[in-house]
Amino acid sequence: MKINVIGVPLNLGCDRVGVERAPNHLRERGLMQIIRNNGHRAFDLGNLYVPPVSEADKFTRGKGLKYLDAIVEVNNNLAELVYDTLRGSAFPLVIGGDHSLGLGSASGVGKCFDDFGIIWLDAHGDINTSETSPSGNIHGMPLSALMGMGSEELVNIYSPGNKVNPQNVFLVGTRSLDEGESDLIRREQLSVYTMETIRLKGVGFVAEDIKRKLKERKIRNIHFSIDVDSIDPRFAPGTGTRVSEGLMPDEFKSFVDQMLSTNLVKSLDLVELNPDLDVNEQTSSLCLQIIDYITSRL
Ligand code: DIR
Ligand code: MN
Ligand code: MN
Ligand code: MN
Repeated sequence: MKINVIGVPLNLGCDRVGVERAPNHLRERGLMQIIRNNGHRAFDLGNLYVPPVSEADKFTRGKGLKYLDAIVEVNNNLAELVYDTLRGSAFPLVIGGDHSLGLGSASGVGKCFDDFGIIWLDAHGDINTSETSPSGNIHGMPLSALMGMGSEELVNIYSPGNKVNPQNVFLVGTRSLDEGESDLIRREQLSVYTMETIRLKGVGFVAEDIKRKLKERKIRNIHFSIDVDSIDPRFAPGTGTRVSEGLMPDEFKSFVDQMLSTNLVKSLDLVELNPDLDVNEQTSSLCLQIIDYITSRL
């Protein structure tokens, strides 16, 4: 199939340098060839423009939302590019950058498919709002904004209002939640598959349960957003917010395989690889393996 690779060299959402280098780093290590070797027509659409900011811009707008204006700008452009890609019957493969880019990619998907689901594979919930966030980092907030919660600047990116029904959202690999995030999960009765659940019941059970709910809810399209910190930091140390007790690489692959086998996955993000924090290229090598694995199944 046709795959459009979109680089998003964004670090403003995690407020830490290094993660913006990931798209070019993976390109330099053969990203496009890996995709083409799996039989796809792959196009590199380059990196999105990220406006320059200064430390002084950090809190100029929106209390508790660092670098709000620049992040909104990048995500608005990303949404349009993802939308155009889907309209052209191509698969958007979005390479981050920090996870605030999930705002743009899922918004683009939402414009194309009005009834879609999101699978959010991550150590974190990413469902803080400016009110509950302990850090003010927007990469901890995209999923709540996509569900219509939090500050209106984030909720109204690309198009007014919420982009996804909370019923159609699935969090997997979760093991670090802030208090406000746990409250929101209870209030909205979100489908959350924590690492505790995965250890207890296995990744196969979780995948089957999600597939059952996808059928029940008649979800025909999935946006798959993958944060590399879902993987155990012993195997993926090159990321900004490591949390121990994560997925083993083979559990990760097995879960990804099960989701792709539904044939409902229409777009994918791979985010939060930070080459500056990597150890012997371990995490970037794993990311390339993951991309090889994913594109061999598309
Ligand atoms: C923390 C860390 N929950 C926050 N979040 C994330 O700042 O909101 N790290 N997403 O990847
Ligand atoms: Mn095609
Ligand atoms: Mn994340
Ligand atoms: Mn995370």
